[in-house]
Amino acid sequence: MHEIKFIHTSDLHLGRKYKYLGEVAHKAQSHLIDIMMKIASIAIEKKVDFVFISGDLFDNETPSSFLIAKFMDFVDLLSAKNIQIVILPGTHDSSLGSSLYSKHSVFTENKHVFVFIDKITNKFIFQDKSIAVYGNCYPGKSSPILGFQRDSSVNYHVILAHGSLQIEGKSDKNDSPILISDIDSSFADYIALGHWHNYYSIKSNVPCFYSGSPELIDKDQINSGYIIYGCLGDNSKFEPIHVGERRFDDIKIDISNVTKITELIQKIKKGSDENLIRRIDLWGTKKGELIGFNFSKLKEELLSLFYYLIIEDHSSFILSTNSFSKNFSSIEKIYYERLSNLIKNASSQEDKEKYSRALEMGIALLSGNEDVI
Ligand SMILES: [Mn+2]
Repeated sequence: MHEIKFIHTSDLHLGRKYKYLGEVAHKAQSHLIDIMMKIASIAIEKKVDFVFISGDLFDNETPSSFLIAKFMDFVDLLSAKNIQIVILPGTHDSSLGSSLYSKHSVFTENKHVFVFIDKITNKFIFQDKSIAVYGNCYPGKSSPILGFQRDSSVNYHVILAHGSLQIEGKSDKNDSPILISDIDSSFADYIALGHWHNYYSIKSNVPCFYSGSPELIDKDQINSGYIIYGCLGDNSKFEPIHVGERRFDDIKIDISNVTKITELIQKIKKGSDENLIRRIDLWGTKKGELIGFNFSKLKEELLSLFYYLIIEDHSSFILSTNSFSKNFSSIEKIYYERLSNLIKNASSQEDKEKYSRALEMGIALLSGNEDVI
């Protein structure tokens, strides 16, 4: 039997705002375009017949003209090699209402681009390749892999679906639910899933995968950065290819055991690299040099070692009555009493945090620590 080769991707989220990446958000946004182009190069190198996109190609329904133009470049590269692109809208780039997919000619008039744009169109038949590609663009509460009429005029059947595999206690029943039993009994030769941002291979006799996002989208992703290369035929095979570059890690530091800034810096730096987004969560009670220390200044100093660094200070600052009576000068004592009163009587959590920070910084300054500001 003739072979069909394809790339399966989903959840590129082009145009993602990346708010948590502060000043590098823009860089991360344009990096997604590089990843899309990298996918095109791999598709061309592997000489595939199709690129399947299982939802959330765009992060929102109003992508900029710049992004649309970049997507047109992607299409041009692939169509020059006669590669067909089949797109299923997802939850972020839904095809309901005034869909972006009905607005731009790259989706409506390009003969290499096929979009499941409405509830009526749920299959595309490619007679020359003997394959049917199925997709339900807005399944809502019903399964996105059911309700298709198998086309018996072709050899191969691929379903694109954007939804949640149902795992007890983990998935939302109303979020386009996909049951393992429905996958097992599907007529498809391959089911290309989207919606989850991590790569996931489903255990079934029917090949079924979440490709996950080809690049890191959210902070908590541990297994993203893949696309899937598939080959249907006598020797069908499906393999993930790693294309993403960014990683994320989360480090909790109990500050109670750290008294020196240099010691803290060593802990934050450990294993850093330019593709790593690291979130530092400081907790415990501050002591020594760390009282009143300016962490945003520290972040700026260490930023160049990472793709991005987030330092969240959840640690507390406690003055024992003991140290208070023994070591405090009269000015420190007055300052401490006034701020303590403000904290006690604060009308909102925001004010309380503000006064606590002021108390900490003030005490540090009055004790001669000039690193505070
Ligand atoms: Mn998504």
